Amino acid sequence: MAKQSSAPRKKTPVDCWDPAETLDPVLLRDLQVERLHAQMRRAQQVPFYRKAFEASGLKPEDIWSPEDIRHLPITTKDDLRDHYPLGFLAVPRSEVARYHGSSGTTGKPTFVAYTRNDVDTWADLCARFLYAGGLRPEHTVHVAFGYGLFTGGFGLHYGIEKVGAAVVPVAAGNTQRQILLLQDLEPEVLICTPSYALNIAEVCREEGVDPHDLKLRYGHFGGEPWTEKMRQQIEAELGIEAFNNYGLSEVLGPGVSGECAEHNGMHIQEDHFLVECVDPDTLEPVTDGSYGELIFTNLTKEAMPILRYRTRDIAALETCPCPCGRTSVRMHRVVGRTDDMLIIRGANVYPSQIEESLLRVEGVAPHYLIELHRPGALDEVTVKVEVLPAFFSDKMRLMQALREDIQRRIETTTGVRMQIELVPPQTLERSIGKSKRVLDHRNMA
Ligand code: DLL
Repeated sequence: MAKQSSAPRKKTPVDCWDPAETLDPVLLRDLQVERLHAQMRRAQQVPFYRKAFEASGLKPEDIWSPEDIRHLPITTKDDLRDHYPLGFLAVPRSEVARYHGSSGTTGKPTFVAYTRNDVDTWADLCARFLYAGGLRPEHTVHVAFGYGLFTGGFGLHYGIEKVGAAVVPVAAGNTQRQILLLQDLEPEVLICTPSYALNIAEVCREEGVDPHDLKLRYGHFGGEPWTEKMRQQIEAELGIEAFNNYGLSEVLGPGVSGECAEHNGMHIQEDHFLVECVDPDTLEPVTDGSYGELIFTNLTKEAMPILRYRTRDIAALETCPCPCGRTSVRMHRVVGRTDDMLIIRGANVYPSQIEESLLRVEGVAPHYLIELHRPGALDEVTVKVEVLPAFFSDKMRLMQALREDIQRRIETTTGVRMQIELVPPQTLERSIGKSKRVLDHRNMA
């Protein structure tokens, strides 16, 4: 039987998956308000929101514009934990088609639920950014995201099927085998975390495979922060065009936003999400183009209608038109999270600033680990940096110059002087999913 996507693609003047991506901004606002009313009605089924609406006397009719969202209650990860496991469910269990969850760094996971419609919408939203990033029905896609409670594997999988392409659901891990499949099934598209893409490129070379000999043309990467410099490295190492996509399980999973071929920010699927960018301390909106914490409201999710979810992700919004013709607001790449911002001797530092600085230095591999200690009253930071094999040397003078170069660049960007420890090639742990870049030993005191 011929491959078929579950819905035929509608023709649009702009080459995109869904005409909704080019909606006139006035019509978009009307649609958002209409959908927000419906979402508030669904949220009434959740005791947490019902109580908040009763306390404030707020009704759907009081919402006139997307900006009125600010009258609605905020939801945090702690609220989800406090109502573990399924206190935010707005439909009977019999209507749930899928559960996912995030592992969480402490204790229990948080669960999210989807109705059949939710799963279908999710697939469609993933199809949008995949199509924007070059995916076509004739392609084969290698998915190296974990399949399981993590939303990465399944979300992307159904998006690819929606477009009508073929999926190789390899899942994460066993990198040698991944390379065999990349060689033998000749996929044009690779999907995983950006750190795992680099890991794959590295293992390819170790196995004597030149990644440029693979048939890969595009990569869709997300699930963790990465820098522009890292994109350049992935593109150079794998000989592909790399696209960024963003999402989080609490509001959907992947499919919240993704890049088009202009690579000038990720288009937020605004007909399904209302986005706010706020000062994390005051929760007041920041000006356009300024960095702040993103808050998302999913406008169409039936099973768990989460309102105003505080993501902790720091990014900026861009409203100027994109040459691609899509009309939605775009988000810059995430520069960090309010909870991974390191306060080092009073200065605010994001791991991404350190990554950006050290990847500018020739001879440095994109593998590093930031370790924080507080032996006395003062914080001490050591950045372990892996040196590329061709640059690793037993000549003290060369290594000292490299170390000083890295130290100077990081200090210029962050204002903090950090100890740099150069480590031999292949010594830092590689990630197969989301990478861990920071070890904060200060909390253990
Ligand atoms: O990571 C969903 C996802 C899977 C997105 C695959 C894209 C691709 P969670 O496990 O709930 O969901 O983690 C969400 O990951 O709040 C961000 O901090 C981070 N994150 C996700 N995508 C990006 C990205 C998935 N492109 C958390 N850039 C989010 C930076 C990202 N951070």
